[in-house]
Amino acid sequence: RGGKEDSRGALVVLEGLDRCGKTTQSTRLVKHLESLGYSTELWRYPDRSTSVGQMISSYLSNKSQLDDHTIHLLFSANRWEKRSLMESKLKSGTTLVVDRYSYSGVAFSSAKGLDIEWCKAPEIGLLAPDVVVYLDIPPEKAAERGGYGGERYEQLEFQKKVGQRYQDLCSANWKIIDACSTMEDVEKQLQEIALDCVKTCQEGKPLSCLWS
Ligand code: 2DT
Repeated sequence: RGGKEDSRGALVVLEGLDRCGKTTQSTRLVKHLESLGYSTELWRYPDRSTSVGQMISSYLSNKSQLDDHTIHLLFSANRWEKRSLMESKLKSGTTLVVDRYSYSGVAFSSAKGLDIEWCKAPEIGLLAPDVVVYLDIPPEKAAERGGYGGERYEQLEFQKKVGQRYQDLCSANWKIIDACSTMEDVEKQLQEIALDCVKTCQEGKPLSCLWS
């Protein structure tokens, strides 16, 4: 079911606050799409495996301090360093399910007080997602789920601000799922959205770039 020789994969992005279930759901979605015969990979940002990613990881775990602008640009660089691979995977027909992307970059940095347009600027020219699925959870509910791992941004007051920024960013290609529904319910809705998107891309929807 790879589709026509020349059909491309879809760029499916999951966004949401910490503990909204993104990681669990993106893993399940990849398994589902693979079981239907679609070539699919799970990606996540930050990608901590690169040298830029290691600087980010060290910052997030409070092992290093960086100016807010500096860390913002590192997160962006971490996407740019994977951009050409992303494009070639998509063009060769592989669907990418991506756990966090530019919207995390803009939402988290602008929640610290950085100008939103400044935050978007380094993201211009990265590949635009075919769909953004926002797993919507009130920050208080997310905090109750426990297991905030103690990384830098995992604090209720800050997550509330991030939630507001996500709302400001929400646009036409976003689909919102109530992340307080059962895991199975979220999974089903996500499958439908993703499958629909994969088919649209197979049928020839062109790739585009941020911010469009
Ligand atoms: P995880 O816990 O999902 O690994 O996220 N973040 C993420 C940013 O501030 N900017 C970005 O561009 C990205 C991708 C969100 C680690 C934290 O990093 C934040 C949570």
